[in-house]
Amino acid sequence: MKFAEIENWITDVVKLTNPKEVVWCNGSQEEHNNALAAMAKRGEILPITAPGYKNCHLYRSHPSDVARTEHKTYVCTNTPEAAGPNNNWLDPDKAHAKVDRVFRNCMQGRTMYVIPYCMGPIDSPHSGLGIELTDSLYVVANMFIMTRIGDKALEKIKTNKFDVVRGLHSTADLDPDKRYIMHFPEKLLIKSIGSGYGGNALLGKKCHALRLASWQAKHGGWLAEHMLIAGIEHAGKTHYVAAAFPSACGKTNLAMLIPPEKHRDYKIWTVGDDIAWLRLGEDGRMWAMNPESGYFGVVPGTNENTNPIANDMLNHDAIFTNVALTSEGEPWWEGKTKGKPQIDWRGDPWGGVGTAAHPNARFTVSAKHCPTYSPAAEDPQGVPLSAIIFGGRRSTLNPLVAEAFDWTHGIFMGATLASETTAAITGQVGTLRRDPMAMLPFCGYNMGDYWQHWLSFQDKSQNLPRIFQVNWFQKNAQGKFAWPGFGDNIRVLKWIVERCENKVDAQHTPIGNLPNIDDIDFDGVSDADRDQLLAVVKKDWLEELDDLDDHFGKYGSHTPPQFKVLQERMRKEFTTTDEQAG
Ligand code: OXD
Ligand code: MN
Repeated sequence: MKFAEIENWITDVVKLTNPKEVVWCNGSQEEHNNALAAMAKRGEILPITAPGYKNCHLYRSHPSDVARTEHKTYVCTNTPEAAGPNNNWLDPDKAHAKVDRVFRNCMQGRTMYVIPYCMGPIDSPHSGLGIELTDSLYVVANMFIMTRIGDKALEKIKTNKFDVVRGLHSTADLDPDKRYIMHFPEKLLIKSIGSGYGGNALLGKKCHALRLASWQAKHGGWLAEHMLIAGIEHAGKTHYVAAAFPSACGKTNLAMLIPPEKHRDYKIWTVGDDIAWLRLGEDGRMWAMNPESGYFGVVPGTNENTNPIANDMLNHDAIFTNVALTSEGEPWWEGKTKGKPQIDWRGDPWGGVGTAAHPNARFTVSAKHCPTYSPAAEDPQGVPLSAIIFGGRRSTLNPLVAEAFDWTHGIFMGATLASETTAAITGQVGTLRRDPMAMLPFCGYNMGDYWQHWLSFQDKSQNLPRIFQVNWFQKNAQGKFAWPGFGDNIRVLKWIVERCENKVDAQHTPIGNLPNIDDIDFDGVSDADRDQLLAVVKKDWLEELDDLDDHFGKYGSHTPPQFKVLQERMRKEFTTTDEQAG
């Protein structure tokens, strides 16, 4: 895109929104410090003054604006079919008219910041460029941490050689009824108004790096995925994996895993915790790049046991959103092992009802502060993947780990992913929803076409990563988690690596290859829990296969026919196995 077109767009936005001034962000540390200081002065952010914290701040968002608002998020493609049933669709002209009414004069008396940014290392040929216009300093401060903003990105944009995603954002008056998160993939344009919450407002993240990037990826032959990227080092060799889990299922914890004492011969390197852009390399391997430069992590539940790495990063240069405070002014959240809340996330005295921190409270910290941050994360080519992992939060059905028979079956596993919902989105918590590849809220086009796109890689390479499905969240008869999770997930990663190195066998079952009991360390897990973790319960799976008819049926002729073939094969195998057993 030509820079002149971007300048024209900015002029039009200024006419529409009427800010008192326009400020271009250069991306310097000084600018970031000034942004925080200006917000602190206006009372919009609270410096954490408790001993032991350096340059940390607390931001309280409006109580009605604490999560992504999927029902107000739209993909405005030229036809509804292109957006698919997985997206809310609006005709682009009607969408512009609707949202521009709210944008009119919304920045009166405010400053409009122009944030040029780069998703991915500046010198990577695979990075994505964008410009966000916003009236929120909180957005400026978070974008500084989460992406590479400022002069270097602008220089690249000014070469006129690259596509540029344009994003317009305003908090306006935070009215939930006038809140819209709109995407115009054909124009690489985002318009977001009425929310200051991360996923709705930091446009580089979900709106650009997933919804629009997935569209760009479909047309450019690559993939933009809701995945962490981690290196697993053992015996002098590092295998990289990319893993998709629905929001708030522990991607950040897994990306920063510290193995327990017994498994310290393994080390995890953090490449990314939320988004991965995947491309086939010339060697036929799939290479993964983290387009972000920071973490916008869910903070409740974080402590020295669940995620010691994140826990240690939270005492300097962190922005907290919607956490509680102790009487000493220390940030506090459910799951924190020290201190007691005195002020809740709204800023009111803590009354003991509900949670003191918001369940979707967040921390924003730079990736560079992460002690396990992999130097390879800055590699312009990304890292080569040995495995792709799909994981859902299911209290029953899915075994601890299963390996796909082949690429097509792996895509099927990803496409059937389901999870009990969490607090990262507005709506009911705890109901089961299908979340294919953990991309349901983030795929910027028809999910059926997206599956086809995934499948298309099969013909392009003989050297694709292996695919696995995991489930850390099975509950036993006592309602307790059957698997210890967190750092102990290394035991499963170890099996995955050993499979990639062809060091261990697996048992064939109708739903995938499962570990032999002796090949996974079940130390500390009861025999009953272990058996449950590796069980494939025929009755439950037959129900699941029926349920998948509805799920795949929603996407009509866009659903790859290969999925039906797999369903039938599994049904048949379950029946034959039974006959053999009988
Ligand atoms: C996130 C999310 O914020 O997935 O990463 O909701
Ligand atoms: Mn996410």
